[in-house]
Amino acid sequence: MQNAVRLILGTASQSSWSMRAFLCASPLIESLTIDWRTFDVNDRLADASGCPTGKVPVLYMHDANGIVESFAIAETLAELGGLNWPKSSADRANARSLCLEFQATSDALRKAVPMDLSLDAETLIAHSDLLTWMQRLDKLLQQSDGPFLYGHLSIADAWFSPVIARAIRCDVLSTTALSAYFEALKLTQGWRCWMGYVDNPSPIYVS
Ligand SMILES: N[C@@H](CCC(=O)N[C@@H](CS)C(=O)NCC(=O)O)C(=O)O
Repeated sequence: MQNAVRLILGTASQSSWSMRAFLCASPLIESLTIDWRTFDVNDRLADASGCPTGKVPVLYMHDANGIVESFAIAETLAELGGLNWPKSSADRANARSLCLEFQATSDALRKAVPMDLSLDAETLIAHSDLLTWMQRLDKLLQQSDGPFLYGHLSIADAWFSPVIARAIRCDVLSTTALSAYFEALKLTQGWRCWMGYVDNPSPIYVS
């Protein structure tokens, strides 16, 4: 029987939006089917069938139409039992604002520092936007009860995980709070599972 939740995702080492969707879905891993598509930051998607906008990620549930845009996917997965927003309404508002701000303003950063998890650490020069985001995350972490951005693991952490993965390559996790955050992310089921897909890039289905 087809699993209830199907995600179309791009190559794990290359697709930062796919990583976000997967981390949001990770609590649902037992009922998740992943349909992997080859994605290269230069070559784009090799096969965009089933992707209404020609991009990944795409979420399918039951026989519904494909859900596109990572923010909508995150919200929908949260309703199904995936990662959720922070608990307090002030934190929720702040987290949504931060995530959408990143999405709306990250083009230059994404071009300058592509997320290529197959490369060794410390191989790229940091972009100024990356440094600015690291300063903002550092401040947030210092105000947080920890270990995550808003205390417990939330959609905001899924959103900024690929940014942290870029920061590692630029050697800019220089503060105690950011280093501790990276260590906490590495212990999560979602991060560990995603890095497994990076090391073994040809999984067909995961259930
Ligand atoms: N705004 C979209 C962005 C998705 C996106 O850009 N995905 C990339 C992979 S990380 C992609 O599929 N690119 C294919 C293309 O642009 O041809 C979202 O939030 O999901």
